[in-house]
Amino acid sequence: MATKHEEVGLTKEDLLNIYETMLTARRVDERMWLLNRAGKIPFVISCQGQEAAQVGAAYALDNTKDYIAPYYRDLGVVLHFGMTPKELMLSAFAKAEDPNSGGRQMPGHFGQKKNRILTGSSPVTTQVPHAVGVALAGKMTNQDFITFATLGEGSSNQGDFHEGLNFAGVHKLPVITMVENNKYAISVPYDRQVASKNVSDRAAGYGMPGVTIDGNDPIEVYKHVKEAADRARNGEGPSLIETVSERMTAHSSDDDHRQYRSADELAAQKSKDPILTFGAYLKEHGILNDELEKEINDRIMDIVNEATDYAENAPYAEPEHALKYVYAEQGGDE
Ligand SMILES: Cc1ncc(C[n+]2csc(CCOP(=O)(O)OP(=O)(O)O)c2C)c(N)n1
Ligand SMILES: [Mg+2]
Repeated sequence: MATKHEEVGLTKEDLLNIYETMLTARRVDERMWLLNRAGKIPFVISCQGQEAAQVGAAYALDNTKDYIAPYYRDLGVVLHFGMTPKELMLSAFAKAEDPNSGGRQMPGHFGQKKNRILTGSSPVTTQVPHAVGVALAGKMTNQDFITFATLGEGSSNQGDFHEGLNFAGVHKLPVITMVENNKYAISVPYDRQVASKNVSDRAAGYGMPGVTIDGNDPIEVYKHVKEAADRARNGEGPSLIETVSERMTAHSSDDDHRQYRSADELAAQKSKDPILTFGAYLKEHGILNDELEKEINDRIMDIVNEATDYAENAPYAEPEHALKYVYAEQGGDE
């Protein structure tokens, strides 16, 4: 009998690539918390608990031509699209070489032209109409790409979500919107945010398919995003995908979730940690063993250490650069 990953066309090599990107996201994120608590970086907003959804989805896209409009937790998505741990650390330290904004924006505001990562704004969900607009541009100019936007479930109550999905549905645009439902919007639990059972129920109102899936399983997420991507590439229009997973940290480094989540709830979610459950799946199928796990982890830790040292020692932007990219430069080349 075919295994789950074979059924969706993923090889052992694919699974190890997915695992390595998930683990890289986790290790970068953990390092950022240490740096924050040591007073070295001002702010962290975490991917922890959502790596399977992020990397499973990104792996189903074409990272050589598709456009992505990620949200602040998407370390796993941007890593698969080519942003490096060093670049993520440069952003965390707000250094001049930060590719996202040269240290101007907070971490998590991803944007990198060469990897087709659309720059993000602080108001949540603005990325949805941006991704829809880029999909429209691609369709009008007959270009061969699709777009992918992510957001949190709380953010699906923002007007931009509804306007973006409605427009995408009406014009049958090649865009996938993925809601990473982690059951909280800061301190507000799901049942105080959304009246319908699932966020994906909203897809029907915009004339597109909607599914709610297990966000702790990267193979399941890959399968659904791949199907949505195939439909989008075939001119069959947009899709809404809701992944359900856990937020394994506080909302951000400025929050303490013990104020609004019980100790039991926090302890219970540990068993759903996708790094552990996917690692166990790989071991069960003879794809990973303790030795290889250590080798991958050691390799990642070397990269994280090097990225940290590089970013910590990198220069800040010159004060004069504050207005760069705000006004056109004289004889401007931008
Ligand atoms: C328009 C807008 N309103 C409020 C905020 C403040 N804010 C930032 S993140 C956040 C919670 C979003 O929750 P959710 O969409 O579930 O994403 P999560 O952080 O849980 O991944 C809020 C209210 C904002 N950035 N933009
Ligand atoms: Mg949320």
